Amino acid sequence: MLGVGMVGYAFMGRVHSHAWRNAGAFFDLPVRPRMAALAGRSRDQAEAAARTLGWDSAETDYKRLIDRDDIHIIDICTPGDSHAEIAIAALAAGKHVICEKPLANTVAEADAMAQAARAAATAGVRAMVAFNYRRVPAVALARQLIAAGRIGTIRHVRAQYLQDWIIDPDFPLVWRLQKDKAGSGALGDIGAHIIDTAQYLTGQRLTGVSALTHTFITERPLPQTSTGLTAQAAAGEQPERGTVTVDDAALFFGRLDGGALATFEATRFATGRKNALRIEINGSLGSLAFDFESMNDLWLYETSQDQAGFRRILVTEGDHPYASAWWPPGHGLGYDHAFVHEITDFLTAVAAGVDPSPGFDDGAQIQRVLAAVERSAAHDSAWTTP
Ligand code: SOE
Repeated sequence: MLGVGMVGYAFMGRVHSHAWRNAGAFFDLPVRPRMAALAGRSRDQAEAAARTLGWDSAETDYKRLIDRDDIHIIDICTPGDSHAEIAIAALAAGKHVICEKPLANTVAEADAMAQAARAAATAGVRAMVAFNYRRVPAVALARQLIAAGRIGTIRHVRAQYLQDWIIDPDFPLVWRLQKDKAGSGALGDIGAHIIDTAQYLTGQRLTGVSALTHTFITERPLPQTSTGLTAQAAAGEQPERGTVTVDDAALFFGRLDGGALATFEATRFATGRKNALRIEINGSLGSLAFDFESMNDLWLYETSQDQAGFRRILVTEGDHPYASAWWPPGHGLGYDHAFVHEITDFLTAVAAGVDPSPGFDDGAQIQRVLAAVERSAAHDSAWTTP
């Protein structure tokens, strides 16, 4: 039994709690987690969240989680500005760490975390970044098909992550819109996911990028309450407003080290698109396409079968990744399932004494890509007027 201490209990904390609770009910885990304690700043709120989400106790300081002998794993579900401090302290104390993405707010922090993880690994302590979309069965199946050579040599990656939860100019200035808390905007929050997905699927890494970012709404009312992707502004006709300090949208393209060209679009202004993580990969022998809004489907085109066009694979068969643990074929999965898979894979690696994937080095590499996107956008480096 490994005791888990989770820091934060909002959107990510809720979905991680669900995963800690359910992983052992559906997967044959080599070691069982115990949901020992959750930490949050307000005692009342942390205790209420612990009760609701199924944790045995609550603490008001993450350091208390690290000090406790019955806690062996620290799960970091806080905004990016506290990831480095918590992860480095936890690893130094010999606790395994799973940390939400992006790994940090800056490359310096991410490098320090990766360095701490390497040092801890020599003592058998493990660290993982929570890029959950890798664990969607259709994405994992796409990875298997590409690795088996089914679509041949990869030429193009076309990745988008489209949301619209802040199109209303009066949507409040939540932490995800503040650089000091979140590091960046759509870029780090959802762009990081498509960078990871593109690199994971192709097995190739970005060697350089050229980018354009934009903030459409530069001032917003201050929030009175907020959690996850919802918020209420302070009451009154003219609530106080503050400055948005992150990008609303980030577009970039780059080269992958295996020779593929890749384009990326991360935006919270794609009106009507709620959580459309889409990726299409074109190879010499075929293509694969995925859209999270239909997350149980994977679309495959093979030149050898060209009369058939793109073929829909309903990724719910027993021999598809993760699927046999769940429901009969056709009884699809949802957003939360990928987190159950993530916790299962993390615990499996910890029990086997191997580094989970993606590790902090992978997270730091993605942080470098995010920083390169920001540098390129700041200098309009590829901008040429007609
Ligand atoms: C967490 O993985 C996350 O990136 C959130 O931070 C986003 O806001 C969400 O929409 C997708 O998932």
